[in-house]
Amino acid sequence: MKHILLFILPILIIVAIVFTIFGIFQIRFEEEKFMDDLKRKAKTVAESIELSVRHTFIDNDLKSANRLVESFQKRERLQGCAIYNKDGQILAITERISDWKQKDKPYLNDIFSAKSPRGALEKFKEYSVYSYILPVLDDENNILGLVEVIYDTSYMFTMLTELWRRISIALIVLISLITVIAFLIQRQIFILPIRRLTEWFKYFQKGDIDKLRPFEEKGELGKLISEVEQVALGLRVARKVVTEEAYVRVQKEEIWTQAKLRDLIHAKLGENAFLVVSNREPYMHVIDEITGMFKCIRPASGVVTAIDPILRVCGGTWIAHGSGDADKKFVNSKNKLGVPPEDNRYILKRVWLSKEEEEGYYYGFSNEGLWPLCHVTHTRPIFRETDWQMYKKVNLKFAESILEELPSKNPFIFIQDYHFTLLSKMIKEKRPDATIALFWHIPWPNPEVFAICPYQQEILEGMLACDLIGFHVQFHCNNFLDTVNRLIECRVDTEKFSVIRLNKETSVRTFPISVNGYINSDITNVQEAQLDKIRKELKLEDKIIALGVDRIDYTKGIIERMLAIDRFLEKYPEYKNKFVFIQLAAPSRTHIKRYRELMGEIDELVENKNWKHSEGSWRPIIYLKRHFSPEEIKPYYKLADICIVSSLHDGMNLVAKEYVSSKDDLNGVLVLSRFTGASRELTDAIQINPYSIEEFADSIKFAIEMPPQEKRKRMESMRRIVSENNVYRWAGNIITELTSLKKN
Ligand code: ADQ
Repeated sequence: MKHILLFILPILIIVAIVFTIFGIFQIRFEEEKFMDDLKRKAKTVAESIELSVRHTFIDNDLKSANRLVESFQKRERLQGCAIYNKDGQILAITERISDWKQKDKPYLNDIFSAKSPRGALEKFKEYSVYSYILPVLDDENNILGLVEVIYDTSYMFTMLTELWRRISIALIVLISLITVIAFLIQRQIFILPIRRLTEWFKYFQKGDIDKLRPFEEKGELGKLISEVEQVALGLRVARKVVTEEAYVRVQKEEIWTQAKLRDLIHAKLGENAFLVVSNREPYMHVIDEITGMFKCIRPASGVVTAIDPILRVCGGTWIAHGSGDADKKFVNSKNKLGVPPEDNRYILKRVWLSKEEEEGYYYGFSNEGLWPLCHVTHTRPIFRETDWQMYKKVNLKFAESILEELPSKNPFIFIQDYHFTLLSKMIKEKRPDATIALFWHIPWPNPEVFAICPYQQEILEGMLACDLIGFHVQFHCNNFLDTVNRLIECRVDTEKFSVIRLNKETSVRTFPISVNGYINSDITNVQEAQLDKIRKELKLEDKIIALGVDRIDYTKGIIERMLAIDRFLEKYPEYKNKFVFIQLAAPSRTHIKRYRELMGEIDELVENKNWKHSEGSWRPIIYLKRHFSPEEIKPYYKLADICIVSSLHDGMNLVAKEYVSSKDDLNGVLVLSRFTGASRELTDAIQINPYSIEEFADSIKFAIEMPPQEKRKRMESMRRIVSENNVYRWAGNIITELTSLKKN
């Protein structure tokens, strides 16, 4: 509309100016014509009575003068007539304009001296008149008196006003016509073709290009459309070729690589878009607290670590909460941007949440309710009705945002985690043709534990709208099947590992998540200079280095780790001054009281234990509490002789796998909690019960003293597992499973 106005407005202004000028000239012309006419008439009347008046003066006959002026009584527009003597006094005047006598008439002297007639517009009281005064002369050319003829001019103004009115109406009609015609022309020439082109693009985006016929358009727009068609055709052909080639390659390759996953996705999904949904976004724009500049960070999140490499390989769209304080500055009009920012590989669509929504849905229901419920680490889950309502509202908000992105047929949606248990049902209500998988990144508890959730029914029903639900380990799958079996009406098929509810079947499978494996990873690519710098800064020369890398979360067993180190140094004091434990800790969910308390507890513990064991400048614990980029973490993995993962309960734990991936020199030992999903695969790690501080402390000693040969053997075996069961295999297996479930 704004553009149409911009186009029409100058035309309208020109038309209005031209019309106004024309109107002014027309009025002037009419006015002059009218005045001429009036003058002529007045002159004729005055001259017609001049002779009679002359006799009146000569005979001094006042009566006939009065008769004469009254004879004008009935004449239309002619108001009347006045006869003046040679002193300028009125001798007789038409009754109806008798007031005229009172008017001051300075111009009479000029007429007497010039002896020539005068016609002019005059105003007096309510009168607006034309007065024509004719001097009456005798034979010797002496003035006998004057005759004045007075015409009413008010009707002239009425007539001119009427003329203005008509001109204005004509102008309005003209402007309206021009606007409508310009709008119709605009619409026909520009808007409709562009709208059709946009529609066509949308269909093309959604993969439905074959349905629509290209449309005929000539001129410049036609050329543009033709170019777009060529690009579309090229892309369509390229996609088909890629899909077919991909089929062939997928069959040949054994090890899962980026290329194999890309081929699989092309082969299985073809032209269908791949949509990933998670709460945490993979790239977050924030304002640097120190420099005040914008920067883009990759959040400390296992989900991000796992999914980002997959989308980098296969493209697609990732929909997530835009939680960075500068996020809004970096999106386009549809809240999207290409990521990674320096090398756009896929689209990130940010969904905005209000403070109340974030508080209720994320901090409240998801992280004070479901997170402790599923982790069973003795932190009591809190379920508030208000949080639940916000959780539902935000799930709906995400569902709407996803629905906007869905292609017209066969969409594949991959939902991440416990934040979106209701999403699948909401999407399926609008798009039953969508194939949806949900991956549950955290543990699933047993039915007794899950049964304390007041909203269990809705959550389970929401989840069972998915076609596929994935867990890291079989134990969590079993727990889930037990839970649905006990808590809602459904049938569990233990042969097929699926749940049937209201004729809808949901497959439940194990997909152990992983990292991108050292074959494709640049995790081993660390400069020696970087290592030296850290060694110097933290005084690590000649020290045995143990490492912990975590989000600060009570499930990660950071407290237990500190206690175990304390016990280790108590029990084996010969390691004082020789051993250093570095903890990289990213503050997380700090808005929640329990997390703030935990940060305080860790700070205090580090302080106490360092004070207790310190000798000279040596401190056993180096606590680096901040967010690190993946590039910053890499050298620490390289430096670490031991990596300690002591989660009290963890779906998988990717830190363990990242450490193994980075140890290409095979010189490292992993101490791993047996309550992590990773412990099922990484059986060559030193497995610990983090609650047993004594055993934990001994395990640290065991790790330090492990013979090099043994270390190499164990690390080699774990690296083979991580390399084979990498994140591309994880994604490949899920996509293969998902596409095999697709009904149409
Ligand atoms: P998380 O609980 O986030 O993930 P995890 O698997 O350990 O846990 O992944 C953490 C990621 O954050 C790792 O990639 C790590 O490098 C990174 N990270 C840790 N500390 C950091 C720091 N100080 N700065 C920056 N980055 C840091 C959830 C589940 C896990 C599951 C994953 C994936 O809780 O059990 O393994 O999802 O499914």
